[in-house]
Amino acid sequence: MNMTNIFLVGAPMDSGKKRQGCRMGPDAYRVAGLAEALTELGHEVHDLGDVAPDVVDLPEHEHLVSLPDCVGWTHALTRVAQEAAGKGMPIFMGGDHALSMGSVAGMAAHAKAQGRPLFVLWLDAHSDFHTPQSTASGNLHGTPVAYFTGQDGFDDFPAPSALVEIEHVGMMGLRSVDPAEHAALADQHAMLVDMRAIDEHGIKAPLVAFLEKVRAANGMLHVSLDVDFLDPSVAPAVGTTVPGGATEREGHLVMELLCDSGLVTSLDLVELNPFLDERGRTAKLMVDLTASLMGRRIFDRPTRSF
Ligand code: 6HN
Ligand code: MN
Ligand code: MN
Ligand code: MN
Repeated sequence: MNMTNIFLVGAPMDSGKKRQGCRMGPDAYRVAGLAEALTELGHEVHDLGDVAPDVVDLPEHEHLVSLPDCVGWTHALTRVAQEAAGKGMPIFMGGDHALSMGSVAGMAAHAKAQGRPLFVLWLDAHSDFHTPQSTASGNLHGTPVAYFTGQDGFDDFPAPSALVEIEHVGMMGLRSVDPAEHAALADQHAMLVDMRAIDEHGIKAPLVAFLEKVRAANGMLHVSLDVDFLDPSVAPAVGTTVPGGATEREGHLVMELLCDSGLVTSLDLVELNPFLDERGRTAKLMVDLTASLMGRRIFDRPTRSF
């Protein structure tokens, strides 16, 4: 693929849920060689270091976990995402999934300034479509898709200057959707690809259909990769494991097809909790998946010896 100017943004956000450890994610990606892997593929890589949350004047909430911190992170990451997108392709090294409130809001603002729509591919066991009112856990990492598509109830958060249309969201890998999310998604038109659909049709067909929509609309594409998209047997370093996830090869195939499409303009790597990892294997797999997205191949053309 062509050389890309990649900007690594460390987002050691650990405020989106009670269990701690995701703050170690950015350094785990550095130790696992993310920048080196991308450089080796011919890209120009700039590590912008770690972002810190803005300080906001807001009291703690009785139900929502670390609400002031989450709001502060959303302010900071929206700004940094928009800046980085103006220079090249941002890769957000999380951090938990609440960081996507900021990364996607910033990318949506950037896309709007380009006069292009932003599409979001959400690779996750979960739909993360709670609102601050519907979440039973109080963990705001379960809410980013509702936030950036403009659902009600995010009054304490910055109002995004551009929203993502729900029709421009594709979710793949779903296998843990709470009743309130299920109800809220029922009358919306996101592309919902659960694990059964992947079992029945393979992972390529729904992805290609989504990418055709992005291309037809001249869209920009943000990919949000939650570690728990993958099966816990290959990616144990996450607090919200759900059995029955994507295999290692399904993960790579998604990334290889995304690379071939040439449509991806930004990426989140989220929910890695290095405290739960086994000798760095999950961090290493996330680096390898990112390398597949950015052009690493087993052979540089499809093999046809069958
Ligand atoms: N994630 N639906 C559950 C909750 O607590 O709201 C789990 C959320 C998981 C969040 O995937 O980033
Ligand atoms: Mn998630
Ligand atoms: Mn998840
Ligand atoms: Mn929930």
